[in-house]
Amino acid sequence: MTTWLNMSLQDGASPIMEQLVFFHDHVLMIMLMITTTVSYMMITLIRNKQTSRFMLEGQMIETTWTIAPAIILVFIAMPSLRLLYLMDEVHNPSLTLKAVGHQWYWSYEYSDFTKLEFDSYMIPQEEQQESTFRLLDTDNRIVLPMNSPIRMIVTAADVLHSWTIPSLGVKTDATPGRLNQTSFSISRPGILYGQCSEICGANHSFMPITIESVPAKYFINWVSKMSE
Ligand SMILES: [Cu+2]
Repeated sequence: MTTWLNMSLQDGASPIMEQLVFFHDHVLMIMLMITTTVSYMMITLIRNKQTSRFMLEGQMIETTWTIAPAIILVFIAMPSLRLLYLMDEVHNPSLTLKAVGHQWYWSYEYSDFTKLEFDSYMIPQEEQQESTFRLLDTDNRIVLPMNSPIRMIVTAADVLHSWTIPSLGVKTDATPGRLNQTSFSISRPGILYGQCSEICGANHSFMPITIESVPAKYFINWVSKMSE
């Protein structure tokens, strides 16, 4: 989760998010390069008199500053497309979780098991404990096994919502009457937080998402306890 003074992206908790962070840094480096060059040119323009008796045209520099940005754009587009298709891939999921957005809570269905479904409401401020995060913790956390490919099915029951976990690099629109699919695998145990990312009404800010990432055997224990 984001903590104080964390200005950039959250640490990646899935391979895809790690790649997204690398891509972000890559683009930032290119932007730094461009900003430096452009600032240098602007300062030079201010400091020069810009008069020459002989210079009428500069074919060479014009060709260069037309082609160079095109090449730079290719260096951004290629890794960007690679990531786009990587994120779209669903590799043989070992578990399917269905999230349904409601005004204003999420409900979850583990379709691989019988009768494993629950609602997940934000813990209200009055019921907070020392260990809960304000506006971020829920009464029922999603429990998922780490290091296993998980398929997410996202939909909504009333209006548009968006199921989001920043540290997994996942953001999927929840649309009534439509199933959206995404997938991820969580690299380490821990608790991951997210919030609805579609302005969905008065309590839009109060329908957080909490994932408890645990080793597979703990997950199986949890499933057997829940379906008792
Ligand atoms: Cu919402």
